Amino acid sequence: MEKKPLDSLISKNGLWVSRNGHLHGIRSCEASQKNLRITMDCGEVIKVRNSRSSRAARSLRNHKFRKPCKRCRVPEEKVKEFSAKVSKNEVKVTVRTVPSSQFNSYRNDTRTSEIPDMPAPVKNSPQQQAGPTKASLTTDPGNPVLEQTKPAAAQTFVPQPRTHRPKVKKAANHSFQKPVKPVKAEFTQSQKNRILSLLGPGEMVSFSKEKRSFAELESALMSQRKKDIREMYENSRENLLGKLERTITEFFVDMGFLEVKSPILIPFEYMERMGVGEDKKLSEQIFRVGDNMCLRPMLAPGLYNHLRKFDNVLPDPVRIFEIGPCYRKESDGNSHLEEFTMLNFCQMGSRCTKEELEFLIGEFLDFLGIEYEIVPDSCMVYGATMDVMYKNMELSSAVVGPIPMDMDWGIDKPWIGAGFGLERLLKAKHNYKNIKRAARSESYYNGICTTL
Ligand code: ATP
Ligand code: 9VF
Ligand code: MG
Repeated sequence: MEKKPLDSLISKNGLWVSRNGHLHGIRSCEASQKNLRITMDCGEVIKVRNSRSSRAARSLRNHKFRKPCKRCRVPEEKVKEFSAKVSKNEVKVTVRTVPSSQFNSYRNDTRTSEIPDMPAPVKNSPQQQAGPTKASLTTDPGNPVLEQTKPAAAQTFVPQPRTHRPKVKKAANHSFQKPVKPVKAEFTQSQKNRILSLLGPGEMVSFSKEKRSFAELESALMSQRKKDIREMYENSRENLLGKLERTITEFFVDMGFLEVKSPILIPFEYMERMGVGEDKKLSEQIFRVGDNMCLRPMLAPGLYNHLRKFDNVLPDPVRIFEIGPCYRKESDGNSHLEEFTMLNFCQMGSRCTKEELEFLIGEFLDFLGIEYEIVPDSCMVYGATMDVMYKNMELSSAVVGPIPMDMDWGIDKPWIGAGFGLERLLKAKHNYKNIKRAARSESYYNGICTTL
């Protein structure tokens, strides 16, 4: 008789025997063409080949196991039934077929066929109770944080009674080949990343000293983060990035600067006029749109145009500012985003001195409560700059004009100006390790992980 493949053994038994001989209850099972993803009642998730002759298939076929997984709480009756090799003719777990592509979004899939047992999650809410606890990589581009596997509600499974813990004698079954020493569960890199993403902005964790299992720690942090977000909903309901933009707007309006909003989608020719043509390395950072347009990587072109138009309209000195999205292709770590928010304020005409610029920067950062120091630097577009630093992070580049390029924009008066990244201001203010916490994002809300 042909041996049955794993999926039919699973659907018949509703159980799984892990490499160390633990008998698990199966919460759900999904099958692609070749593989199975099995979620145990204890929350563990594994991926294995749907083979006929694997160790797992043999164990299930021969009903060999060492002891039931405590955390799965497999009902005693079911364990006995399995040991006695009697099986009612019924489907215990429905194996759901899913496209192969779904299997590839899980990082652990190549690494494990089985993972050492993990404790069940601490139950906090019905949602969590139903959900598996295994962490896996999301496919969310640009957001390499971890999120849970699909909520159990979206999966097919036969619920197991969990009201009591069956007492099963240790010696109930001796047929498993060789006992395996319990493995000390260490955090995998994926699990560490998941835990780090779940920490509150000020929180720390020492993985080497941590006594809790991944599932316990994850569950505790998730509860805390849910509480944080509910509190925000209760109390302020304001988005930190949005709020910072509003606060800064009020500050500069009060200082006598006119708020402007110029287009985000701009002609690439503007960038050529800024000295960042196709022949320049910097232009590789620009997101091109169609043949002639691009997403603005800076606010200066729009501000140049406004300064020129308002020169014969507004009194001297002309003071304007803009806050809005900018886009740059970046490859770099903790302080760079590809989509960020820039503030650029500038003044044209009289009093355009280094001292005035330093004064404005000082007033602004004192107002925000951010410490800084100013260091000289230079850049391709403007030449000499005064860079405003918070520790090792550049908050702003500030420039005292005029510069030769002004002519190409129809400007012929002195100017001063500074460009600040709002997400960097938030990163400094809230001590975020990574600027992603401050970004336009679906993974964090006000610095709090949203994958809960
Ligand atoms: P860096 O050298 O750190 O890449 P930059 O000198 O290229 O920055 P500027 O062109 O001077 O940046 O832009 C003004 C400000 O805009 C920066 O000081 C920073 O606060 C912010 N900024 C620039 N690029 C980014 C980015 N990719 N993500 C977040 N903020 C940015
Ligand atoms: C200062 C940095 C040339 C007078 C119209 C405005 C400035 C530095 C801004 C910014 C940038 N420049 N990230 O320009 O204030 O443009 O690269 Si104006
Ligand atoms: Mg700079």
